Amino acid sequence: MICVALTVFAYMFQAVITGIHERTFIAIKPDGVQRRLVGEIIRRFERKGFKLVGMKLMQASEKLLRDHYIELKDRPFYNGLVKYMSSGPLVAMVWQGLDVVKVTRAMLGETNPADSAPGTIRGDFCVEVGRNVIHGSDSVESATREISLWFHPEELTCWNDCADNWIYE
Ligand code: IDP
Ligand code: MG
Repeated sequence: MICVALTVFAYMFQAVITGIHERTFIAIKPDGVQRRLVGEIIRRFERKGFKLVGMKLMQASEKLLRDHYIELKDRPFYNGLVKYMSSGPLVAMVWQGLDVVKVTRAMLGETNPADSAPGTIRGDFCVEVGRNVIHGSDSVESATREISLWFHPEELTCWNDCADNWIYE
């Protein structure tokens, strides 16, 4: 019930929610899907203890991707980035948990796979910045914006996690 109220509140007021209800937007990019990394990537977030509250396989429109990456619109790679991201299906997800934005960014690794430590997703599964298999929101504020861009409120599911008491004290 609290979770449903928070979801509606976050959508209506673009409110930033932290603590164990913090959420982030994660996308397995088209190269991650083509390279059969979907299961491996989801497994990492699940085993960490985060909660999956939204997920869909979709081919995103160029318009959605231009909005999503609006901050990069003046960068020379912007058009190529939009083309790559719209070139095939991706898996859009919302994950929830304590410090989920910061922790999932650490699990992703650096933007450039060459700078990403082994053990991170980008450090383990890719070599070039333009094919870096996964997106993750970089702040709680951008997570709020991205979740409302990619998901309708009713596409997010609030569910009772029976492992909560073993993940949080
Ligand atoms: P992030 O994904 O780690 O947050 P951003 O700087 O937000 O990194 O860039 C968004 C995406 O744009 C990157 O994940 C990558 O796919 C692409 N990108 C960033 N820099 C370059 C570049 O120099 N060449 C090609 N693509 C790039
Ligand atoms: Mg970014």
